[in-house]
Amino acid sequence: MLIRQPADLPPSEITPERIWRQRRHWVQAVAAVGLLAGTGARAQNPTAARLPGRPSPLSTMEKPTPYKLVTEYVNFYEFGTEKDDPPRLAPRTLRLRPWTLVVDGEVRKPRRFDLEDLLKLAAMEERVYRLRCVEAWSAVVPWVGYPLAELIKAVEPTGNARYLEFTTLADPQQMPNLRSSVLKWPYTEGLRMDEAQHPLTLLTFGMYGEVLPHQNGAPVRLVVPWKYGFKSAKSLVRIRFVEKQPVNSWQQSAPNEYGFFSNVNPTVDHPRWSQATERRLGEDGLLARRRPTLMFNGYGEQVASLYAGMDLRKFY
Ligand SMILES: Nc1nc2c(c(=O)[nH]1)N[C@H]1C(S)=C(S)[C@@H](COP(=O)(O)O)O[C@H]1N2
Ligand SMILES: [Mo]
Repeated sequence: MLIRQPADLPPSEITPERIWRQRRHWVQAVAAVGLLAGTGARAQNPTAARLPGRPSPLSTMEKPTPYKLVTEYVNFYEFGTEKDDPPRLAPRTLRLRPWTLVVDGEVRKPRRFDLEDLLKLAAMEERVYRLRCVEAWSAVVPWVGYPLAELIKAVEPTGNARYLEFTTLADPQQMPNLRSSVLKWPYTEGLRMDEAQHPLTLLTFGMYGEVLPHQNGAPVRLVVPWKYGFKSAKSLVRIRFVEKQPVNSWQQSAPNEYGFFSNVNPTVDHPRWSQATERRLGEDGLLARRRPTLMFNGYGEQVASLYAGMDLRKFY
């Protein structure tokens, strides 16, 4: 049964039993993969379960954006199109247990994963990836997860698998904005196989040393840091391996504005705005300048070879 909580109930008022159960669940999973050693960061949200890990060498040295900004200025259209709709609404209605991620299509070992299976799938300890993310605004977020490549290996794609199609939860009982037609639901996204297998493409379960807040795509989402934010699909329920290039939700809603690749590219403008600069969350004071946006969001050294020979103005 879905227990609704009043809008203005502070986290400290949520029934201790519920917190206890939630925490126990995750701690068991986390302990099972040996991640509890070496924690140290202070809790951002006292009710959230810890999900620590060692830093990946792919992490940037840039200062993380304050937790509060990253969790309160959010896009998750299933809960509304205002930045503060998801943080207000998702924690009240989005149910995280039980959760199933179906992985199927062109694979030899299709599988239904529950969250604990997913957490245990990759044995690596380096799970913290401090990465830049960019949209019209930008942020630096210490994500907790592991490369999607680990899951891809586990299901053994066939020779016909050329793309992955990601589908996210669409349940009108949990997501108030599904009654609007701002996008076609469920929200879908796509990656080419080599993009999906890149070590910077993450299956993500947490941030700032804790499980993902509901509004940031709990319990499991993608992070693809060299692409615009919308490629990083939240609250994943299905990954299908396919032969043909999938059409994602944004392409479907505005084909002249959004392409398949959506690589961060300051030289290609969105038809309605320039993409040459970005505003870093937390730097919006009177004197703060917009930053120049970097090709591939600064990850060119790692990812540019994926697009060798492609005209990125045509394949935007
Ligand atoms: N399911 C789903 N995933 C989604 C979205 C969405 O509306 N629904 N919005 C996307 C967009 S437009 C952005 S910018 C990022 C924002 O993620 P963040 O707020 O956690 O940084 O999530 C992406 N993933
Ligand atoms: Mo976005």
